[in-house]
Amino acid sequence: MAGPEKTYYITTPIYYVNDDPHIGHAYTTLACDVLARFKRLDGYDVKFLTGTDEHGQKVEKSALAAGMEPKAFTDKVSRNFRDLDALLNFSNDDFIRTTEERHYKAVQHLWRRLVERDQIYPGSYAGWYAVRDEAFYTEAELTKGPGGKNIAPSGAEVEWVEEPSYFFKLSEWQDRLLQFYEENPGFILPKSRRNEVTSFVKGGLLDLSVSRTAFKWGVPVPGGDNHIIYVWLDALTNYLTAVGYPQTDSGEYAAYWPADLHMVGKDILRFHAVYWPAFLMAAELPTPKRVFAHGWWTNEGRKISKSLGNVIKPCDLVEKYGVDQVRYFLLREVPFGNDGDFSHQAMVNRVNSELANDFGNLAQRTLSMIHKNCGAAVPDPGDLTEDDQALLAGVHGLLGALRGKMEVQAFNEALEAMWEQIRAANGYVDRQAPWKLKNDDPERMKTVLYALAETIRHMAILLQPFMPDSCARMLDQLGVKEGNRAFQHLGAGNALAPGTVLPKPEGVFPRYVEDDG
Ligand code: ME8
Repeated sequence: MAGPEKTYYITTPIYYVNDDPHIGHAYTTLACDVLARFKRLDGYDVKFLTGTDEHGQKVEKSALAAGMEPKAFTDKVSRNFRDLDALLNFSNDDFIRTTEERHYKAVQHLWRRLVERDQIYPGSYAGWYAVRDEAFYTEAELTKGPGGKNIAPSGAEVEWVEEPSYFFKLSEWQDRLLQFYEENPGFILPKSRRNEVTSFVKGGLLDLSVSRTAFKWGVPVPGGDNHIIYVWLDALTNYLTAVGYPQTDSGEYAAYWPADLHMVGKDILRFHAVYWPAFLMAAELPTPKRVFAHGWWTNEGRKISKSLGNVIKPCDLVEKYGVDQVRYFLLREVPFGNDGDFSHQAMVNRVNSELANDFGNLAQRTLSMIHKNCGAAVPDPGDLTEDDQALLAGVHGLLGALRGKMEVQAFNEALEAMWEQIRAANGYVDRQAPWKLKNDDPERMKTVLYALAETIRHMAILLQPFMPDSCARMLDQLGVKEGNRAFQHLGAGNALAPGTVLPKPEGVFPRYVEDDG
């Protein structure tokens, strides 16, 4: 039987295991999780990939510092990233580690393919290298830091490296890349980042050193001579490994490649938007459809760093505010693509005013009135007034608007569009005052409560990608069966059935109360 036609393949960066996961890693994976969930609910066959980048000098150094063998060290830290997925309710379909057998096979195959196409040649490298970024820099890119140290644009210290190395003929791909960006204006988002990449490429591309000999922790270059493959060529290939490459004629590669979206932070855009498509073009493999480079989080206005001691641990946030509250905040607070600042006050404001007051109260008021005044069952509506119809028309039109926003990763705009409807529903409650209708016109009260319950059903279905647990609880309280929660069940055709008995309502979005103890 043929599978669903619409597929969606989305990836996070694979994270270095030199450090424990923090809010930045959680952010990128969260954005992917929300898109993956959205697409699944919208009928797509989704593959959502995340994982860990375990080779290279940086990881080797961290292992050494921890007094461990690299493999034992990476086993340990990689587990922390898996735990992060569970903590934040991420729905990834796969978790790749670059130390896996399947990955070695893929990377070495891609290497051979590049050699066969005359894209790799031996030479020797003499130049600057930043271990922190695992990246090479030209003299012109460097500035002087404290103590006369040479500093890369990322702020990382560089060191002088001289060693035998294989090179990839990146310089040959400059024109093809520029043409590719021109023909695919949606390849790099946001737009401002596209300009940045284009001017970098226009500035001229040098051939890229793609093997190292100074240390051993990596995938060996096929054919030996003690080289290991450059960690970025190794790491980027994970996106192919996970869909079964080198097998290309069937299976997951055939279904999912090229990837629909590589989500990355702005720090690693160059690797994804320049080197990666060049490697793929050179290997005659299709290029991904989009790279989205999001912005950077700071903490109460300051750069997040271990040395400043202000690392925000996802587990602390979840414990304090709740998992869905954290998920909501991170994507609501900042236009996706811009830098963002985390502050306790901003978090509390969002949780209390938007989740507890706007949405939580709407649901709680409606469901409590139904429970008390309609025999705890979905009421039977009478004829709809213009006001009722306007409310329902608003929510019926939402999916179309949301699809457009999610297609360009505008999460905050998607949430804003939903909150407009929630606020409209709260305005409707105030106007209709169902608590007064209870005595004056009980039939009209039922119609109003029905229109509100239908509105909440729509909102809870549409908000599932952002806040899966809370929305599931809300849908339970509305008596919506699990099989009826996909986007195809929105709309009047699947409206709540009058007479359905509902459980006793319970608040889903508590207010955050400062603990002064
Ligand atoms: O670069 N704000 O891994 P990495 C927002 N292994 N996002 C942040 C962040 C912050 N303060 N800090 C980190 C690597 N991130 C390579 C990737 S992919 C083939 C190889 C997120 O562990 C953001 O997504 O340094 C950034 O791009 C990524 O973590 C870097 O993770």
